[in-house]
Amino acid sequence: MKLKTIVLLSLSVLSPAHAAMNHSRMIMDDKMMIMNANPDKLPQDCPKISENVDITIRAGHKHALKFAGKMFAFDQQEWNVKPCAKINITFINDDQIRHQLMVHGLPGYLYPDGMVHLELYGEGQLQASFIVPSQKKTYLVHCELPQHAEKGMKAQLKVDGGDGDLPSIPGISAPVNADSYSVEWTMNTWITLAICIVFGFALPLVIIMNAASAKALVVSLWMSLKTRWKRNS
Ligand SMILES: [Cu+2]
Repeated sequence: MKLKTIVLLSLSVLSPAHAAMNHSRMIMDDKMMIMNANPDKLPQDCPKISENVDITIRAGHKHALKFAGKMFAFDQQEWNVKPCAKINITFINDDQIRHQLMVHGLPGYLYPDGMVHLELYGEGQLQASFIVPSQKKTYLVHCELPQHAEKGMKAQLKVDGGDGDLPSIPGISAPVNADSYSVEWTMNTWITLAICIVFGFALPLVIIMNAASAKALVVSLWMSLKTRWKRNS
């Protein structure tokens, strides 16, 4: 066996795929990833940490049920913290699919690409902390997987009350592009509508208006059945 193969095999035994990798700004294993967590470095404008805030954020399909037309959501859509707060997030994924919790707009000198990124590849839980600057600002929080934010997994983090609401936050602000549920008026649509009107409105109305005769008909049928049953038994 060649030396290179032996070395590679040895490394695969010593470093199994599920072992967590810890790069300078990223921790990941086969279940999760955390990028740019910052539990101790103060933003330039913060002399000290103002408060420690523990926030549990759940993600999943069931949290979107309260929003018409949405598929995914966090269990809350807004959080408020003081300037220079240290936020300790417990992120729980209630689904069997990947979800992310990304906070955008943070200062680049502390958070590369201005973001903190927590991700779970399926059901599970992880924790990470970061410290916000003193600026009065609203930060975007979302899942960046295709169509997850568009389908409802979007929220906002306000520092010092924030500087306004972001668009398209379910239950908080109006969507930029509202969902459209237009109806195509084909022959089948008209037939379906007619059936719904007959069985949902017209027929019950006729029965109610003729309640006395309907009752007599039912009683007569019942008596007839009863008589036949007695004869046969
Ligand atoms: Cu997601």
